[in-house]
Amino acid sequence: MNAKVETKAKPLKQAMSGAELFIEALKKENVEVVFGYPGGAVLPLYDALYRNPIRHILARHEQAAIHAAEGYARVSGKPGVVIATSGPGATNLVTGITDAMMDSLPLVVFTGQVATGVIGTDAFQEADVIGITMPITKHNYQVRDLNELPRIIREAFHIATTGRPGPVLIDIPKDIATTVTEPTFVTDVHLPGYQPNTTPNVLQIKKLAEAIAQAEKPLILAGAGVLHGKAAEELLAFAEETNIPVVNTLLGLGAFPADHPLFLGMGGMHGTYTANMAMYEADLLINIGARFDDRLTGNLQHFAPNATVAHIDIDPAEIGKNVDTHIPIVADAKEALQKLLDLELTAPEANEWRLHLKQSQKEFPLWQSEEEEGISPQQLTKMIHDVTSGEAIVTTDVGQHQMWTAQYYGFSEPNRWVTSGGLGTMGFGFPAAIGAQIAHPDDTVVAIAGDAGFQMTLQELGLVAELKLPVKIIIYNNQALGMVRQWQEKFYEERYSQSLLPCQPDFVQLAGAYGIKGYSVSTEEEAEQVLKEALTSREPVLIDCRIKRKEKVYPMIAPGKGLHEMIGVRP
Ligand SMILES: Cc1ncc(C[n+]2csc(CCOP(=O)(O)OP(=O)(O)O)c2C)c(N)n1
Ligand SMILES: [Mg+2]
Repeated sequence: MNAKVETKAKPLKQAMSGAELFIEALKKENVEVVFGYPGGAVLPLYDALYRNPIRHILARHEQAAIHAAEGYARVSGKPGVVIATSGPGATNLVTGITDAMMDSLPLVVFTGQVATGVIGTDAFQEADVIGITMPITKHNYQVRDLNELPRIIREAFHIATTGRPGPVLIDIPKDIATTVTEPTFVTDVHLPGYQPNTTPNVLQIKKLAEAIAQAEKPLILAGAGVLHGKAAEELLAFAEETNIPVVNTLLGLGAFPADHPLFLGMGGMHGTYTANMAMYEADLLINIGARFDDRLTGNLQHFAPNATVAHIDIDPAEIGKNVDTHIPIVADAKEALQKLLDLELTAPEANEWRLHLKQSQKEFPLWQSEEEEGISPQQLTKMIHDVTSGEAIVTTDVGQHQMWTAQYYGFSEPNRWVTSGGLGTMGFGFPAAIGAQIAHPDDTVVAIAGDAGFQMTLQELGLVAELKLPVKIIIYNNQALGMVRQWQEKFYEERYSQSLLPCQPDFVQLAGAYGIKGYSVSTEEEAEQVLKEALTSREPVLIDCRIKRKEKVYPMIAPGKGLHEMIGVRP
């Protein structure tokens, strides 16, 4: 009898250039879309893209390409992929990389580099991208040997999307992209020094359960970690089971339904009075995936002074960084909440506390001034909410309009809210809306922009027009760097140094120049009518809304003050 000889066929290796390998590796990572801008050092990569197309979105500026990738990542949960050329292409990405780092957004950023032989010689369009981005990336690589590229790309996607998400950069010298090799693609990642812990310590979970049972004034603070951990459902179940009120951070909005009876609103500098007083008075503060940013805490001396602090965070570096923590739990938000829900939790006796907070919400609601002609930005935000049934994806720039949107839109679903929180990047909102619309082509995406911030990235009207993306741009036009003006009015005796913008383009004509329909509205009646028409259309639209020029964002914790010292609180 002849023994059957099993021959294991070796996978056929195929010779390919670095650029082709790059495309193959992206395909293996299931990348559907990349945002970028070509140039000399990435010509080989773009040539490979031409021959082997993955969808490429050509922004009009690299900063917009990366903000679009951030918007895409924020609403889709998938990593945003960016390509830029060496030198100025790469340095134009710096703001976006920093923004993604601050707000924990998963990005994989490819930059071209001058050829290996001339690195360090001040070659044409050479910039030390590794040096520049070292502190603003979760990790960065410069490829020196083409055979390393498959491993590096696999690791980059792994690092960007696991643990606390963040941006990872890969710098590819031009000659590496043109060298030919027979690559071995890898699927496993071997990174002994990078092992993010997702599973909570059981004893700590029990400790938290005990603290919950004993608390009289318990409070949940839910941050963006709940969204990144896809834990909104578990958060709702946890809050309802324990009947504990919830405060959201700016970036955590949407992690808990805004219309829920346990919701106290956003905390922090422009949070609600009740949310901030709840943090001030709480005896147990359960932070889930928030980083105790200074805009949230106010003066740390007065932050949750009476509370036992529990902090669930996937990033151990966040625990105890700003606020002393009694129950540290290093874990993924979803896993930690599931473990808590697995226990038979004893809900705290906190009736009095809840009643007190309800009373406070009634007594100190958000309010707006009745002075001045023009559209009330707060009413405008509510109108946008109503016309979109509260279901739009909403992006903002940075400033007053951002805070009004956070206060008044009322997000009830996760991942519909896209804003630049940590870095506070003007120019973010419009390109981020483009990325969000690309991720969700059928959804209504509204970019709420300041008249100043919009002018930082408005060149992307060209991209919107080209792709016929139905993004709705709503400019809250107060002819000012409104938030700067507000601080100058309050804290610099009305010396409006460089914060007024009397000379503006005609935004409607500007949109028209790109073939985009524009409207200008100056009364609430006009605004309502136009919103109804424009927000339901399947076309890009720009609406220039003339809002009250002097309206301010209230209430507010002034710089250096504590949670309990809010100004602009009105019964
Ligand atoms: C890139 C950048 N530069 C400067 C600032 C400082 N800054 C914060 S808000 C603001 C004013 C923004 O004006 P606008 O976009 O019209 O929004 P508004 O506050 O009027 O709603 C400025 C200049 C910033 N956040 N980002
Ligand atoms: Mg403005």
